[in-house]
Amino acid sequence: MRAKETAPGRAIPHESASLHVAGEATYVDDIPELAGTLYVALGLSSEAHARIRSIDLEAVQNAPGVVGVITAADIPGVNDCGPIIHDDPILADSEVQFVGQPIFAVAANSYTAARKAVRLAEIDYESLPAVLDVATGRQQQSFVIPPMHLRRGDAEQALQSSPSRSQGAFSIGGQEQFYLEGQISYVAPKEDGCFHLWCSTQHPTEMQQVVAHALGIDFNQVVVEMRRMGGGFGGKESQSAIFACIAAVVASKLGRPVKLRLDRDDDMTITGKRHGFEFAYDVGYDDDGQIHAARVDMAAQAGFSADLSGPVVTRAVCHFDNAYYLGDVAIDAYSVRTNTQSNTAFRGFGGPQGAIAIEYIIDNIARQLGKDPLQVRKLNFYGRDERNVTPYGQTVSDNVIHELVDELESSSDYSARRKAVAAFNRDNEVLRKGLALTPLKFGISFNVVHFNQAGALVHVYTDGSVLVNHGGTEMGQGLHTKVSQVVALELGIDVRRVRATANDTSKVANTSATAASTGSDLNGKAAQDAARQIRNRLIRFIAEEHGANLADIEFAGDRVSWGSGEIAFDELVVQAYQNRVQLWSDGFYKTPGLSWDREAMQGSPFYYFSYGAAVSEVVVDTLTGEWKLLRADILHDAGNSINPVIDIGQIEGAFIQGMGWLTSEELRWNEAGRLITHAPSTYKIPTITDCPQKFNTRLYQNHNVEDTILRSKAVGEPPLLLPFSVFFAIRDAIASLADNRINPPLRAPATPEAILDAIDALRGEHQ
Ligand code: MTE
Ligand code: LUZ
Ligand code: MOS
Repeated sequence: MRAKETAPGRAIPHESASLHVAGEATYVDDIPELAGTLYVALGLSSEAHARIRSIDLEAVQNAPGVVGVITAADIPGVNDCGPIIHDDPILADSEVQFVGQPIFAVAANSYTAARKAVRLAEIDYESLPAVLDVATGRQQQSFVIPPMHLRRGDAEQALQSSPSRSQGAFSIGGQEQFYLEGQISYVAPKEDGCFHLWCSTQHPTEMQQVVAHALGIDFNQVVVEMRRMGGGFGGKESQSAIFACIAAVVASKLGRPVKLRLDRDDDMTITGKRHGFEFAYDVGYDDDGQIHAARVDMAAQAGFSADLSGPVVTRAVCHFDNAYYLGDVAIDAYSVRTNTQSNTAFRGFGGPQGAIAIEYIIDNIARQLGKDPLQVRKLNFYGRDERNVTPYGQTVSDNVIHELVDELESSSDYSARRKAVAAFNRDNEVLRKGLALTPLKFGISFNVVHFNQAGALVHVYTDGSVLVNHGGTEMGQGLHTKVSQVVALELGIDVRRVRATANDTSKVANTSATAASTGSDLNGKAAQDAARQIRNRLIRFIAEEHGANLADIEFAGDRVSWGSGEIAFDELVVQAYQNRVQLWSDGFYKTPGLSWDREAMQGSPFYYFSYGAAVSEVVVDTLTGEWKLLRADILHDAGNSINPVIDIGQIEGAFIQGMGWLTSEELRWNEAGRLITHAPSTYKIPTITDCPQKFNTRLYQNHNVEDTILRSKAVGEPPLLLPFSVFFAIRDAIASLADNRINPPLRAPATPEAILDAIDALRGEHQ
């Protein structure tokens, strides 16, 4: 392969693809263990809310193989690992706040010994009242952060004067991240009070900081290294912290290397998930279905602490508009404290929850007017030059939703299939088909402005091979592949000469989480900046050494050429080295033009928007509530894609993952507040057999109007909104039982039970 075949825009495989399939890719648990390594198991709260009267750990201490036990009292620094607000104890002290909260940790010579010993603890609790659901917490005004309010115009007045109103409630469940590799931290004590931490985390810098705080040491005493995760999906943005801290405290106390690897049930019992939301809405519209006003009350289940609920709920508020101009708007948003796991980031970060609510409302309006929902959706799309300002004050200046949806509508044969579905439903009583097209618009940037920065280091060695290190982490999304492609393009060399190395806090400092889909936008630019500085030094060298004209010098195909001559890249770097030209560089990037007023909930929090749409067709068995996705057609905007196969993988993966959230993945807690769906036996994620037989995914031909890396667009999270089409296709199938005139009260996830409930309610009303 020549360099031009491996340059950006090229569909090259993931940089670790062959290692993944051969089982040779190193994850934290695969790192050869150091002599004396201890294994940790955690003692968890059995109560949802209680005071701890006493803890008796004598039997634990004396159990076979046990080397040491720690409680909150053993934490030398601060007993907190909260990412923003400091309300996240590492180990519960006098009070427990949910079933599963870690209270103590046992270190033993083997995992089994540690897990057996944990069960011997005697803890005496004094029960306290627990809040286990959003409605109760909302009523009690129990919030982890103050409520948020967004206002545009006079929603009340506009509602009054609207010809029609749609009022009601909608609820959407949470979701377990279900990364294949569970949470894990491995800590080795080093000389002079220092520590090396291998941690499966999206945020090595934060792990460095929380570990240093827990141990009461300086940041420069902790190095965090992260080569790759077996999935993160937001679940390792902040919530790897508690495990990193516990492992570090044990390592510090016992002076031994310590590994803390969670069992799946413990992982699901301890860690937070996607926030479930409850919406109450009142929307005014006219006879065509155009929306004039919206008043919304959204309440998120935050769990026992704040974690990332602030930015998550902010993103939910800023995605309630999805692709639509809503007129006058009033949104009130609550982060409700409950005595459950502290909910956190999950792909889409509140965006999917906010956006599905407006889709539900539009679906209702269409049926109330007897129109195809697609017609009403299109009518409400943001305009090009008018009706183009979001409720939070950002002008939508890169809108392609009209063209994109038109293209998908025709490529998916929407209108013919709409007729075919209607015909099928006329002939079938039990099996019913449904069809839906849903759009998405997703804002790109961290909604905390200062997180939008990144750094990189590029080393060119004298054999012409290149090493790139940057602030992002690899979790399967292909970030290292894309960053390597960017560096290769900048230096005009084959991407196989570029190696991306483990994220390491001692190489690039003060990094942001790899999150908000910004990994390649931020780190790609930072790496390009570093590579460009080296390239510029080489250009100056060629001009001096070979008398070349600066403007004529080109880097391509592993060679550097100028009008009168050329040289192989690896020969050039040897010459440059011998002439004492610096062949490595740092690079930095910050996203321009962002603003956000947290109080007023106004500003331009996003650098740009990504767009997409999907059409799904389902068949539902109306006697059992079972259903199948027959066909999905996706058209998604990744700008000028850096790597089309990786992007299509992201789109299809997000689609199926989001489909699981909306249909089969259901979190349930019992009356005592214990999560009873804490393993794959009771929590149903989608599998390969749930993929539709016809799965047509295409990239929308586009380039970013903003100066992003190679004019690409972020692709990690936005496609999680595409499977709204599956949910609304199911709802469409159900509605056919009442001639599409009544809105089925379908809750999400649309499990078979939820589908049957909706059918029952519909039939009751349809008498
Ligand atoms: N893809 C894989 N394979 N594994 C993951 O854990 N996480 C998603 C998305 N795609 C994830 C993934 C989430 S939540 C985010 S924010 C982005 O990847 C982060 O990576 P990026 O910014 O480099 O796209
Ligand atoms: N904001 C955001 C954030 O939009 N996405 C994120 O993942 C995030 N993480 C932390 C803080 N703010
Ligand atoms: Mo992704 S939820 O921003 O880690």
